[in-house]
Amino acid sequence: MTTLNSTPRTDGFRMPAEWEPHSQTWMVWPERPDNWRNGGKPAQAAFAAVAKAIAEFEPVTVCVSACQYENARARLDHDNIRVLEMSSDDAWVRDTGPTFVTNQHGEVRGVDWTFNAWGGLDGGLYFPWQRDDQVAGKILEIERCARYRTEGFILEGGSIHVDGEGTLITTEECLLNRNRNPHLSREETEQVLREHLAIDKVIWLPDGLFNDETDGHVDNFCCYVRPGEVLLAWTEDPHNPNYPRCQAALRVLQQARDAEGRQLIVHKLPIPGPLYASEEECAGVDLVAGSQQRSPGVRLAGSYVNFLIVNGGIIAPSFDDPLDEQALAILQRVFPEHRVVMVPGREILLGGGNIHCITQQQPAPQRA
Ligand code: KQY
Repeated sequence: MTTLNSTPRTDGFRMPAEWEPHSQTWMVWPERPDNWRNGGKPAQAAFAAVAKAIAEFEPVTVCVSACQYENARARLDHDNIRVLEMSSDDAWVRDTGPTFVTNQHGEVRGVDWTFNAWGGLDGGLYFPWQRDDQVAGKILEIERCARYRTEGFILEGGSIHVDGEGTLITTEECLLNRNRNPHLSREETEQVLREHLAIDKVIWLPDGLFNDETDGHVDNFCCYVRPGEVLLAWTEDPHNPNYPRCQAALRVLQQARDAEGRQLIVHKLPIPGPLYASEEECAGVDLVAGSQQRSPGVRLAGSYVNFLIVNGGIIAPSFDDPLDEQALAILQRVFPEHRVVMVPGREILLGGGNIHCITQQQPAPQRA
């Protein structure tokens, strides 16, 4: 594996927007029983449905442990899905996989951020996480992509969204959390992002969604749909704990100018629920010291914003909620050129995230 000492920006690479063409999408098979109920079986069915939905639009690679190889290979029965053996600690490739960067000469490289399971020993979700920290490097090696490693700089892919034209959106709750990079100031954090993603402007939302166990990843709350336009998870209900978060985010977005000097158009996407795990669902999760415990009293951070853009499609979660239909209609309106496909997202939500969190797009090589 080639690890470079330079940065993507100095080498002429940038992070493309998610709607730019992909060569494939990566996933990791879920199995750890202290995160996924009933030994991961319901989650495996949910991940297989997501993989098959994506595979209708572009190739998918699913990484799976040796123990689960045969089962995963059998359940991922689709011509467009490749299954590879790889060890990991869990199944959140948005956060453990590389952030791919491209240049104008058809080259694709990857940024391998340091991963600490969303907070390390200060609020992180499990220990150890060393195999997860190796996932990005392994994927880059499989793809023969050169690697930039940010040793000691913690970041998860779900904590950033870019417009591909120089602007990045994130949250203070996550990136400025003392359990990520407490040795860096906001400006120093921005500098690492500028160098590794070739962005020129960071828009800081104060918080992500209420009870998001990632410390407020932006990909569960707000995302770009095209340059100058964002989707924001939204509630009009002042009693919803997300109300002040949505209001604060809207204020920032309305006042922001992006790297091109544009004001943003903000589309609102309703928040489903309130959603809670049932007693039975929580009882199916193994109890392990140091891992995230599940309780029926805790409101789940369900969000329709947690979708993936693929070549010609949008793969979005549904929650068997009265708002599913409205969310589908909004997504189809803001993505008129894409076919919006909803896949049940509850099982993934029970594990702490959703479709965007369990996928990582690999951009197609680009030529000027
Ligand atoms: O949402 C994500 N990006 C990851 C969530 C991790 C949850 C682990 N229980």
